[in-house]
Amino acid sequence: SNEQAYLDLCRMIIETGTVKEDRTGTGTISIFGHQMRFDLSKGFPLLTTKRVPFKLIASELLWFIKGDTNIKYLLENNNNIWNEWAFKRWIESKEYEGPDMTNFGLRSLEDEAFSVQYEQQLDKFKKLILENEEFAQTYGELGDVYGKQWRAWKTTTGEFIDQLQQIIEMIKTNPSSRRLIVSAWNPEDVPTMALPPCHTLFQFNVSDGKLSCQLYQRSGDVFLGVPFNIASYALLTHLIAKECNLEVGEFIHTLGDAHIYSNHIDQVRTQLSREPREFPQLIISDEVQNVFECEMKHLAIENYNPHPTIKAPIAV
Ligand code: DHF
Ligand code: TMP
Repeated sequence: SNEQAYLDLCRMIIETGTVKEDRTGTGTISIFGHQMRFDLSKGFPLLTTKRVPFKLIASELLWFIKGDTNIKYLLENNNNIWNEWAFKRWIESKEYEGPDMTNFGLRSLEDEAFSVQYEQQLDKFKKLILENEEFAQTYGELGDVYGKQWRAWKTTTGEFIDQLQQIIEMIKTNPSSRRLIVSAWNPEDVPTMALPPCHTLFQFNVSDGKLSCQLYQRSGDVFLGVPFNIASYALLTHLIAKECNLEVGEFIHTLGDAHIYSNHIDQVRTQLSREPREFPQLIISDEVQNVFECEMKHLAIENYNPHPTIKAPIAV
C-alpha cells in the first residue's frame, strides 16, 4: 500500500518543518508544497496506522454532492465534524444569550470548568439545529462552502453553474479534455464562508481507460484533516469512474501549507511507530447508476483492520 507516502509527509514535517504561528493560536510546524500519489487500483486509501472513520467521510462527501451547506444533514447522520464552525457563527450572533464562548476552542483545552459549559452550549446548539427548522436554516448554514460552489456556482448574470454535473458529462463525452476542473475557491464568496475552502480545486484526467484525480489543497491539517481528504477524494473518484464506466487510476494530493499542530505531535509520533497494513477495499452497490443517487447504504468498506483510534483536539 502507499500509506508510506502519508507517513513520509508526517516525518518530513517533523524533521524539516518550520515553526509557524497560525490563525487559531495553536501553533504549527509546517512545510509549503508537497505531493503524494495513491494508486487507487491497489486498495482504498483509508489509513491503517490509526482508525479513520469512513462513515463520516462518506456522509460529508454525499453532503457536498447534494450541494448542501447546512450542518443539519450531517447531524442527522451523526456526523459532528463541522459543528464548531456553525457554532461559532451562533455565539457571535445577537441572538445568542448564553455564557461568553469567545475563543471556545483553545479555552476548552485549558479550562476544565469552561469546557463543561462549552459542551452544554454545543449540545443545546445541536438540539436546536435538529429540532427547530427556522433555527437550523439560519445557524446551521456554513455559507457558500463546497456544496454550493460545486453544484450552484453563481455567475455575474445571476445564473448557476453545476460544475460537478458538467464535469461528469465532459468525462463521458470528451475524456481526453485537459479542462476537467472543479473549483471551490470563489473569491467573491470567501469573506462570508465559515471557513474558506481548504480543498480548493480538483482536476480529473482520463488515460488508458482510467480516471485519475488531482487535488490542490491550500492548507492541510496533516493529522486530522488530511486522512479525511485523501479518502474523500478517492471515494469521489471511484463514484465518478463507476458512472462513466472507467477504471480508477491515481489520486494525486498536492498540498500548499502542510502542517502539524503543536498539540498533535505526540499523536503523530505514536502513529509513526506503527506498521502500516494492507489498504481495505471500497464496495459501491451496483444500484448506484449515477453519482447523485448515491446514499450511505450503497457504500461499504471491506477488510479494514486498522491500528486503534488516536484522539486529538481540533484547532478552531
Ligand atoms: N479545522 C482544522 N483545524 N483542521 C481540520 O482538519 C478541519 N477540518 C474540517 C473543518 N475544520 C478544520 C472538516 N473536516 C475531523 C476530521 C475532518 C474534519 C473535521 C474534523 C475530526 O475531528 N476527526 C476526528 C474524529 C472526529 C469524530 O469522530 O467525530 C479524527 O480523529 O479523525
Ligand atoms: P486556515 O483556513 O487558517 O488554513 O485553517 C483551516 C484549517 O483546517 C487548517 O488547519 C487546514 C484544516 N483543514 C483540512 O486540513 N482539511 C479540510 O478538509 C478542512 C475543511 C480544513
